[in-house]
Amino acid sequence: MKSAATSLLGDSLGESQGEIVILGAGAIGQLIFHQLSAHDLMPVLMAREGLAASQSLTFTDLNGVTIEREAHLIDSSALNACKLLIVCVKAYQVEDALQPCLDNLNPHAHILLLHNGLGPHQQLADKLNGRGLSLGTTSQGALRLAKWQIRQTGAGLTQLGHAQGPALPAATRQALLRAIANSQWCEPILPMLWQKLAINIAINPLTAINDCHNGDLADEHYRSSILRLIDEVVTVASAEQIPLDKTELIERVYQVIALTASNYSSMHQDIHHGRQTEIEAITGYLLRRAESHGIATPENLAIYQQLKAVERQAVKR
Ligand code: KPL
Repeated sequence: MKSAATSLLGDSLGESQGEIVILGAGAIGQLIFHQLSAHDLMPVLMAREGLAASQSLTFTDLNGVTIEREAHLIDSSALNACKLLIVCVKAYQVEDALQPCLDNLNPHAHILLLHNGLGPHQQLADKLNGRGLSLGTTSQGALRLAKWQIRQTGAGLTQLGHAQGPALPAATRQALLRAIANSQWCEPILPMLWQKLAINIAINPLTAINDCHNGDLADEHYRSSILRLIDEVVTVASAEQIPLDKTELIERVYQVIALTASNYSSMHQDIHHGRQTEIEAITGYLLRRAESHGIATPENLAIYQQLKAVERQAVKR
């Protein structure tokens, strides 16, 4: 008899574990692993260490219920059975993490990138050898309590959509949307990713530079800077044929500031822990697109330079 996962994913996908591979076992990678496992989709994990083994993972959901699951860890030699590779590493790690996989990856596998910011999809565009690519963004919150232990901290929206090449089969799409709570398929996906980019541009660097919670940005002191940052995003997006409504975007940014008031942004956390930030895929991406259109973005440039200085200090520590 075929498993639930097989029937959800479509008959051509076979029956074995390993058809869905999650590349990156950070907080979001582990969260997606638990969500897909709970829906019998039998994902396996590919961690940076590249070790092939079995590992016990602990997950606490939003209701405080804790569950343990056994995860099968694979290395890149086991990618031949893969039909869907979900890439959950940081934007600046995508190219390096994917490169060694592409030789062994099933030629019909579909790749889904799930990270903050934009840019890696352009670097990968010519390297996929006809494979399909989807992109996504998630505002789900997950906290890593130990290497293999996470707690879900927020039930934010996840948006996924097609980017290039063959589309993800409809049954696979539906299976993903069922498994990932509060998720939606968006066509086209780029405007959604630009909206998320705008939110990250307005919030993340300011919180990291000023060492503050997201909620502190509601202070009038930051308003003129936030408005200028968003204004520049809207201008560049428009040159990219992505129409963004400035008033709605400002409202959305302040909503996110209020909803996540007591959180530290991911960029603040990266600086705090002395890690490289995602600035190149956030403000850096905007600056590169602006430059290609000959558009000046002085506020974003100033914030980018300040953040880079803070990052240099933090990574050195
Ligand atoms: O996505 C975020 C991040 O921290 O990266 C926001 C929305 C700003 C929430 O903190």
